[in-house]
Amino acid sequence: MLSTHYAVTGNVAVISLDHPPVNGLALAARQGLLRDVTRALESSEIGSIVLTGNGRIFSAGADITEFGTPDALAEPSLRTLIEALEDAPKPVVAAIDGVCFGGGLELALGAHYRVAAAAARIALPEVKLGLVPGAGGTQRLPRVLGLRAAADMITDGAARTAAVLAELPGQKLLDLVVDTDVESAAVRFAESLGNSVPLPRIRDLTVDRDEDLAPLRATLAKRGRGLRAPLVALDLVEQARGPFSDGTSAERAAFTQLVDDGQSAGLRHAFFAERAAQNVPGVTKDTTARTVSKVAVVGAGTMGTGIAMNFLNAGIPVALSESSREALLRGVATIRRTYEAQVEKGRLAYTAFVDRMSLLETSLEYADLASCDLVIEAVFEDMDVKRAVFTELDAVMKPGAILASNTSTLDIDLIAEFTRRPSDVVGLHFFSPANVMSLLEIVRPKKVSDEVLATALEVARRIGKVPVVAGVCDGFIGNRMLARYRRAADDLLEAGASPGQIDSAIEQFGYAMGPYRASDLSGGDIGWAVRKRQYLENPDVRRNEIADELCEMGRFGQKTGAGWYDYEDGRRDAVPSPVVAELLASYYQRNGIRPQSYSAESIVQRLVFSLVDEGARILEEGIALRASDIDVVYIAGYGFPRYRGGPMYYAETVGLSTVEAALRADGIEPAPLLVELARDGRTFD
Ligand code: T1G
Repeated sequence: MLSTHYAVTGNVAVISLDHPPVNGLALAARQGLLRDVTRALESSEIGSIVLTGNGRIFSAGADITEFGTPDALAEPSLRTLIEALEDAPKPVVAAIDGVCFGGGLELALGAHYRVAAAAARIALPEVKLGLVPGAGGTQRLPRVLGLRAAADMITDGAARTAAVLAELPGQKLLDLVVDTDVESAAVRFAESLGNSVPLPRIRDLTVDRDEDLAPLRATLAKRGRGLRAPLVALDLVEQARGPFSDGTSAERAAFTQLVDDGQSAGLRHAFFAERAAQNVPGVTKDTTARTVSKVAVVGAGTMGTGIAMNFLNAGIPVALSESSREALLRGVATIRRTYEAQVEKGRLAYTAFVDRMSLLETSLEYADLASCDLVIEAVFEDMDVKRAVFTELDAVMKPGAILASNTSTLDIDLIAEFTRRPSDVVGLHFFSPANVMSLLEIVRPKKVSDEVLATALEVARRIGKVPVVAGVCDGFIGNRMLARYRRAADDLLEAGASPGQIDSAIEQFGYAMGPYRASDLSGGDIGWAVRKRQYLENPDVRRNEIADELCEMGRFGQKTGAGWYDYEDGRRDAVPSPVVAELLASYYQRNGIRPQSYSAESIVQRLVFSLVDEGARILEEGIALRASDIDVVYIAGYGFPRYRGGPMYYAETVGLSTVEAALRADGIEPAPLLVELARDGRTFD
């Protein structure tokens, strides 16, 4: 069954893509399209063609699941299809609605005209998969949008609405943008064309004004952190200045090279891993999520206000609650200031700012929260405080309301027992800044109902978070592995490596920031407070002498102008510190340590393999449902380079036996699961 529908309105053939779930341009879809276009061209009753999707989606582009299979290369290829449209002797109008991404947009660029719904989202997101557009996009888009606008769109891969693109000066991408039904608008547009010839073909256009792309190249080189596709894409856009056929040949060669590149494989793994993470045992298509139309947030500190903004941004009313008026006013001011800054930078429309603030209520009384469908507690990380809050909430919240804790370390099973409704209690662990970081760990207490879990997953999708379900243990998935990662770094520090060597090694690997620069950013005093509490609770726990000494000197990081690094004149550049070098030297001398030197590779191995080993333990304990969930946590919440696929995927590309051997060489007994899989030559999932 080929995935297109053919209908006729007057003398217009309307060809609709219908290839669930997202009108991916798999072979069946391409065959159906070519069959129907040929049929329309051969019919004497047909004067023009409208190409459309099925309403929600025009097309998400190439079918990624086809990559690496014979179908991906089978004719008709996408290029063949696009040329068939462009060379058609009858007008072809693309009617763009919903999502028009990647090969879907390239298909639409083969049409002679494009009519779009104002809200349609249009993108060439290939770089997010480590690719470049492979069916003419790098050559056609600059010809209708101009070099710079096309380069921005192709190198960031982000979606723009048709309304925004239609405003670009001199754009020839969209011939008509409507707020009405786009298919009928396109049919009327096609009928109005009559026999207008010659039909406009984008490949006959030239780039009408030269623009300097050097600043964009500099930005990409600085931010890329090793990802190759954006710079390759930029080179191809530069070639759009020249002959079309040269550009498309270069594009084909670049695409073929990148699709076999490990970076694309890692990015495709990450793409599917994020979707797989939403498959949770007990939660099926028949599990009814509860309606969440109003949310309460208890605690208006950094986390509480960040959490609240997620919901305001999604148009969901929020009741923000605090124990004192001063704290509440501070929280509201934080939210207001955050939005005002976004308006000033042109990243938020003023009307959106007003709308969002109008959805925010404040309260000093728990009773005011009773009508909310979900309440998220974001108060001080202390079990006595949680007990007090959840006892109060349990007393006031309406039946069926979901009680969530944002705790990052405390036992959510215990917190659920503070209420008479443990099946309605769940952990929603946001990551700071909560309105920015995409990861949401949904922590699954023993007694939580499948319905509440389904609701948590639905809420995550609505607020644009990447959800991962975690079992209950100290640190859940992310922070538990982070503790191992930090311990591995501190072990290297105590044996002779400097903060700068460790940070630059892992940043070369692709992390945005190494552990010591990150600690200086967030503040070393936070970890110090946790360690001091741990030393009190467990005098035998291993101390972190160097970090403690640094904090005793008041060197908390950027907030104090000095930490692991010096920060001159309040600037954020981390400068290696002679004070820290001296502190390390006296530590080595005091402990009779002959400082060892470490290669960047050995530093990366030590840090990353510590993550993998802890991830294997988390997997065998059932805290994570699958290894790819752990990858999602580390990419979305901890800055692991996405093009390496996440720690568990990366370990498989290196080879689990290599990981095992390296751990043993560092004196670490690897997780039993890791040993077993390495022995059997198997992978995690
Ligand atoms: N191919 C195959 N499956 C896809 C897919 C794709 N392009 N896009 C989504 N899916 C699956 C996804 O795995 C999930 O499956 C289901 O569809 C719903 O997805 C030649 C070479 C379109 C905005 O990168 O951005 O074109 O989990 O949960 O939130 O130059 O999917 O249900 O089994 O994300 O409504 C370029 C990627 C391809 C688009 C919809 N295109 N997709 O979001 O649903 S390369 C992309 C998305 C290319 C050309 C090149 C989003 C979406 P399952 P979902 P959604």
